[in-house]
Amino acid sequence: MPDRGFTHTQLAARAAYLLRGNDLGTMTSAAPKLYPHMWSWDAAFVAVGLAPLSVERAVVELDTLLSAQWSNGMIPHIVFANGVDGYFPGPSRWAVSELAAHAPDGVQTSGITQPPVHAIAVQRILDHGRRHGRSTRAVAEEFLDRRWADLVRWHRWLARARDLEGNGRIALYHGWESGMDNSPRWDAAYANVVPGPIPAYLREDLVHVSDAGQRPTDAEYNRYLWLLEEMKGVRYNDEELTTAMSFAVEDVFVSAVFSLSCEVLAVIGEEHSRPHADVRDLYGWAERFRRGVIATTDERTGAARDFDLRSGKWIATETLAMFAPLLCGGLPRATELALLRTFEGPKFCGHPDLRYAVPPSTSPVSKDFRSREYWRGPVWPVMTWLYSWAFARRGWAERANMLRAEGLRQAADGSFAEYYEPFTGEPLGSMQQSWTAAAVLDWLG
Ligand code: 9WN
Repeated sequence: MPDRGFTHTQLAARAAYLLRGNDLGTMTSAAPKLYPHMWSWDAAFVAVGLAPLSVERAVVELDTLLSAQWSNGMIPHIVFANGVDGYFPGPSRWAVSELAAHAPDGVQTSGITQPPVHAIAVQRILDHGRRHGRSTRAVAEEFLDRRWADLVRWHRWLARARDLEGNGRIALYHGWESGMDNSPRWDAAYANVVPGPIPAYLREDLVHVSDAGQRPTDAEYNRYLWLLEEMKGVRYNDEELTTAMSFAVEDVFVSAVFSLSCEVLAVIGEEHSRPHADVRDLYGWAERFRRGVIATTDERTGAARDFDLRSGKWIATETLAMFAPLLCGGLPRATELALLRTFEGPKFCGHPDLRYAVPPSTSPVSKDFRSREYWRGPVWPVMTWLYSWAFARRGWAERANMLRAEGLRQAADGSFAEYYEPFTGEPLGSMQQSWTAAAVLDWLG
């Protein structure tokens, strides 16, 4: 039972109600006001939350996302809802329909990507399909038949277009692609981005989040917007982006997520008799990216690092990304235990002042820590969910259950906030965030 607020039954009902409220028909907005469109990794987590409610509706969510896939295989980070304004940068600022050769027809998207967590959603859809009657199971399996090639194309694009060195690490050209936009992980790389002339703009996010201190700064936004201009300058061409962008990093967290997603998809492929060549490629990428992640780690602590491709320097931060190897595996046992101890110890979940024993986005003992600032400190429930899911998959049931229990205690305030202040438990950012509700639904499903 939660220590305050809603009971589990009430919480599940409210989470389901929230997703229904954010449902725009064939897509769920990431949040009602701040994010009135579909975001790629949000959509995957939302599908995880929808699956126990309705496999059919979860399938629709992924179908909508995949219908916006670019012809080169990229899943764009935003699929814009038709006729909905209220988010900047919107379709006209991205201008992908005019500029990008691979952009889809009939749907408006952004021009960058986001972490590849979608295979997890596919797995949950198939799991829930199995638990229901024959017709629901058929819906899930028919979805897999219909979208298998698209899912493999998505993974193939990441492995080819974004693993520039063939070293098993995904390159990103915008902090937004990491999903952890203003994390201290990117401070050094952004410091080298010098904005040129940017067309005038108005930040819509600050209309919806009253305390600007919970959002990225204007200086950060100028850089975010300048990177768009750089991409537009090369018409979002994969080849040209490799040299045109003043921001280029290898993201160890995304690489670990990719490795694990490749493995999840490979297992699904085997179970559902998908083409051998696809399954072989997926296992191959899972292994290549696992090695890529492990190659970044500290021999003693197991902590993983990002890499700045422009300055040629490693980026070591005390953030969620240092735990990337716990997601995909591959560390020697003793090092893995050391990294788990850091995760559970006073630098992260075991910090004595935390309200709940869940991982903050940045360690409270780091000099970069800011308790209320977006990805610089607050707890993001969806990240607690991801680590709990991954720990369960790694066979660490007790650890997974602990994160689940603490995540649910935090969520019991019923705000379904985007992120929380780690010491006070104050909900921050957007309220009624879809992926927070989805995490709760999966935990209680
Ligand atoms: C930019 C939708 C998205 C999440 C990201 C989170 C935030 C957008 C923003 O919201 O990013 O993509 O405008 O701040 O950082 O992880 O997918 O929830």
